[in-house]
Amino acid sequence: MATQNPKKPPEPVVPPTRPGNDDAVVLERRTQRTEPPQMFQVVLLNDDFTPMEFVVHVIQEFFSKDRETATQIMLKIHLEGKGICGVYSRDVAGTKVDQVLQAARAAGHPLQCLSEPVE
Ligand code: TYC
Repeated sequence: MATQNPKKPPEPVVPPTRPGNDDAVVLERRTQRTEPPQMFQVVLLNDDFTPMEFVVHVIQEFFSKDRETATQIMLKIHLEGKGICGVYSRDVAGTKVDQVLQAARAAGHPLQCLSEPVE
């Protein structure tokens, strides 16, 4: 009775190696530095016509301040000419400015609001 001879497995296909270590992997070590995003402060400007109560309401409503903090910020703007209501990413700051200006125009007040990059 003939026994079955197991077939010899085929030789593995190995790419030819050349001198010079071409198949070596070199990992470069780099320190990755990601700058934090630029932040923007939203500033209200003083004027002679917008009622104090309206400014306090705006600061409470759009900058999430309690009444006492909003009143302090309003008085600072009234006395010093301008004041920071909050610091946000570029997009959020732009939205806050739009919201304040829209509310002021709708109420017929000349209140001015702008955003500027934080130093
Ligand atoms: N100066 C205003 C007044 O006397 C009050 C005011 C405060 C207006 C802050 C604008 O951003 C402002 N009625």
